[in-house]
Amino acid sequence: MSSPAITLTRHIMAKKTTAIPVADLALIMERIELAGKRIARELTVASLGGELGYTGDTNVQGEKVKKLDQWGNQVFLDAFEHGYPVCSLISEEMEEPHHYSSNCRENSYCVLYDPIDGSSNTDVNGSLGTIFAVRKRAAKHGKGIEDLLGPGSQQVVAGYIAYGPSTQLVYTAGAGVDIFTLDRSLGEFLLWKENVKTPAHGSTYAVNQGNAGKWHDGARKFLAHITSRKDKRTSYSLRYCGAFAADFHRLLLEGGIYLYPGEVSEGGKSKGKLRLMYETAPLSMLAEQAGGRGSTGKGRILEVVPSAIHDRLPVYIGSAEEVAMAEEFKVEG
Ligand code: AFP
Repeated sequence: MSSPAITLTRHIMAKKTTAIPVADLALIMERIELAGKRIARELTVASLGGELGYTGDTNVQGEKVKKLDQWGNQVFLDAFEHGYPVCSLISEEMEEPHHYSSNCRENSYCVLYDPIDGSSNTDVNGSLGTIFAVRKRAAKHGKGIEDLLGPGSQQVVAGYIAYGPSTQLVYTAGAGVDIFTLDRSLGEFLLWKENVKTPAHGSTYAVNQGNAGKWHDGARKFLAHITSRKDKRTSYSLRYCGAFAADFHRLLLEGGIYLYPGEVSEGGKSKGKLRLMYETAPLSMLAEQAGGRGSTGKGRILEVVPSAIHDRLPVYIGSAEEVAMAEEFKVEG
């Protein structure tokens, strides 16, 4: 088996039109890459080192914290301690942003991340991911984070690492989507595919169907339609593994749709589960760069302005045709 042996850094350095200077991009991605390698290594032996199960704490989301969530968060904190030009971190696992004042310069950035996405899979050797995004900080930002509460269209980098039979890093810096596979013997992410395009439609859907009773009618009708088996376009197969990055990875490559509809409360208001700033906005940037779409069911996710760093919302993401079809069904009313 042969591989072109183009490392992530070398590939970045050859890029011509990125959303931030290539030198900044290379510095930031080198840190993310390091965090990904540490996590990938730990996941392979976590069961032997007593790293599975819960810490006993509850996070800001009200969810029980897994030991690997906490450890993965620390991996990012360590990676960016000497991570100029990144001066702030926002994580699913931290109530407040973390600042490195010594890294603050004229041009600095914030990395937003979910260190271990799909943590319900940790104890069963299931698929996991790390999701990340990068936003540019305002020139004269202070300790506050008001400058970061803009729509996802302000992201300059977005990506994820999928930990499966192999570890793959997928990212965009506004110039297409590239995928790298970790060669463990070399300790390097090597280019696998560049400028990946998602098919306009696919044949699978990903959803936690057990929640259907809590959805808006439109979401249930949409699902009934794509599984009604009248023809090829209504005969979708279900593929769901419970880790957003891993479920998205299939759609990015093969097309189809991932949906996590909102739960409708008594007042008729719909509340999503997935987080905007470090889950759905990053993957929506990737989807759009690959020719697909990310929607709340009513409109483009990348236009949603967060009110706080841990905001949640409904999500419909994947191939352009399926996402448009979901919107036509008025899945969120
Ligand atoms: P975390 O593991 O980071 O908390 O995220 C899990 C997640 O938000 C997303 O990865 C999954 O797609 C989704 O939750 C799975 O949720 P269900 O268990 O409700 O299907």
